[in-house]
Amino acid sequence: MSEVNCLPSADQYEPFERIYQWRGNDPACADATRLGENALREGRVAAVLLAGGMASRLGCEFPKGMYPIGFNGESLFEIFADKIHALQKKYGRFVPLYVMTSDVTDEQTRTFFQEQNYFGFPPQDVVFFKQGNQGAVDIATGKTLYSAPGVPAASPDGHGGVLSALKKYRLLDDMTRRGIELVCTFQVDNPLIPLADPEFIGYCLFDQAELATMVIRKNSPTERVGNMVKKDGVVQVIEYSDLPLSVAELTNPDGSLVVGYGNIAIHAFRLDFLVRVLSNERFSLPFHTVKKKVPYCDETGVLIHPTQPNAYKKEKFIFDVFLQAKRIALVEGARQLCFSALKNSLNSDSENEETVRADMKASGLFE
Ligand code: UD2
Repeated sequence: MSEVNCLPSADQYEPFERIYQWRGNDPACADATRLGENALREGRVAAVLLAGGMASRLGCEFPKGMYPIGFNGESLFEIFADKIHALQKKYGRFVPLYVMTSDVTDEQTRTFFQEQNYFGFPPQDVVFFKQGNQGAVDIATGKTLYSAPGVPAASPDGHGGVLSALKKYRLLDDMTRRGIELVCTFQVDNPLIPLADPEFIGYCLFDQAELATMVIRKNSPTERVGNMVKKDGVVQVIEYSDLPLSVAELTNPDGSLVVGYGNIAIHAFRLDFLVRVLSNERFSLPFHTVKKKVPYCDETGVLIHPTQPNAYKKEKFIFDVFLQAKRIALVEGARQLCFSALKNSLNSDSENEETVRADMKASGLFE
């Protein structure tokens, strides 16, 4: 192959067939909203909160969902609970909430919900389940890290671990028993999340897609969001860490980014799609190697909490399941109404408590 052929080219990325405009007067808006509202009214919608992460960049001593980000000290968990209460008030049915935790977050998360009286949810409508673990190796030496003498350091297996955990705890059966049709997954770090929003979930039904996913226009070539692309005829996400800068910076003749749409981890899956994928015994998501801060025990037996990423570990990413979908509805959200993530401590100048509060204020969604 000549060198020229190896260069990244805009032609490798195909245009999407259609992108619905959420809150943008899309011609399909009324139909989608009606379908979504019916699904909510008939109790056909569930939500899955991905809350097993270690919050290592934020560096708090408790699960990120407990972070008091609200203007009156409300935690992220409470903000999500309020959104579900608002849906219940409007549509008369509770959206059951499945909370995925991990060994790192499970105990404190459950205790917190208990102390908050499950935010007023009917007990049967909040279900906790724990994701799996993966080991880690030292970046410098390649050796296995231990959390105590003889005990390998285990940390959560990535939010893609949600699929095997749903299967392990037979939660798709539980959803089927409840008559669920759509499963909305969302991350614990985004208080602006349009949780089980009728227009958004309605596009999945309107489009007869197996899943809908919300995207936003990236604010820079290297914004740390997954990149939504269509390549070789397949709609997929390329994680920011896997996209070469030379590709990220490609532009169209009008100056817009070729790889210009970001994944913000707001998805609605058809339950029958998840059942189909997970009933295949041979199916599993691929692992990605990531660099993380993993606490480890040194030669003297003392537990060290690293301040910089010290370990390679393997994680599964939920969006890799998109490759199994026959049809995906892409929905473009307005960033100021749907996305602001709490990732970092105040030592960083982006995606921290202050930027998130400013975005919450600007959204007009919070008092
Ligand atoms: C994630 C996405 C990125 C973009 C961005 C938007 C991946 C790999 N990257 O980047 O494409 O959408 O978010 O905010 O998806 N979590 C678990 N268990 C785990 C690991 C994470 O539940 O083992 C949860 C975690 O609690 C959080 C979410 O997944 O709610 C995001 O995890 P992250 O902070 O590792 O992902 P990030 O910010 O690199």
